[in-house]
Amino acid sequence: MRFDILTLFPGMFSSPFQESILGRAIQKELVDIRIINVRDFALDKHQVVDDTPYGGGQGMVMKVEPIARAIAWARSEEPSAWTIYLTPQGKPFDQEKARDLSSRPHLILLCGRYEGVDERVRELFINEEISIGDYVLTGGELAAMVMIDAVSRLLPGVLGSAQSAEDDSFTNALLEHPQYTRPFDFEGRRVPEILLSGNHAAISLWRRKEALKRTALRRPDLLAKARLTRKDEELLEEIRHDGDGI
Ligand code: 4FV
Repeated sequence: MRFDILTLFPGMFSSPFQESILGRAIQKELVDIRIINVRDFALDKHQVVDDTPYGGGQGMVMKVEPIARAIAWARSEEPSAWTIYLTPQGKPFDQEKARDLSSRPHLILLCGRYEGVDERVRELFINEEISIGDYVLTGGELAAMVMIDAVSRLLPGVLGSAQSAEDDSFTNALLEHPQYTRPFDFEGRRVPEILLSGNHAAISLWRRKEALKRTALRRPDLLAKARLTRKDEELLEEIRHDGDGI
């Protein structure tokens, strides 16, 4: 899968993609990332990429021409590359969107800066606007990194055991169950016995119940849209009966 990142600060991407899972995915050529400096497509002597907003107001706006040329260059090999603008005004990014994007061969990610981009960029070149959260960043670069990480780990061969992408949070719309590892006893706090029982059916039932409890307590909005089995409803009844505050 190819990711083209359009940015005014290419240096921000030097280290995040060298480490761990993403670093290995790049080495294994499962993921190919091109960092494209929009300033290289500003053809005037001073390579101007931003200007004051028409109608006045504070801050600067990114100019349309350098972005238009940069997108045309990125699309030169793949005209149908899906082009995303990271912006607080976009659709909220979530696991479902990550899974949807992981089926595309080529994504172009436009990272905004300053007050954002000229509106004609959106009208002419952007297929989808996505936000990673209701807060304001200094630039879209970190949002692009978040998206590349969440999408890449869903690609076949990127994560060690295929299993782990299947049962992580949000995949089946519930938060994940508690995890434990050695030591068995830490400052008097012991690992739930059930996890050492070797009874895998009982362990997965405990984990499902804990996932339901955690989701009900922390994200009732997710529980409301989760597809629950009859067994889940029984477990939720038990949880309510146990008075675990839900
Ligand atoms: C953002 C977000 C974000 C807004 C002004 C860049 C900044 C500056 N991008 N999800 N939240 N972008 O805050 O994606 O241009």
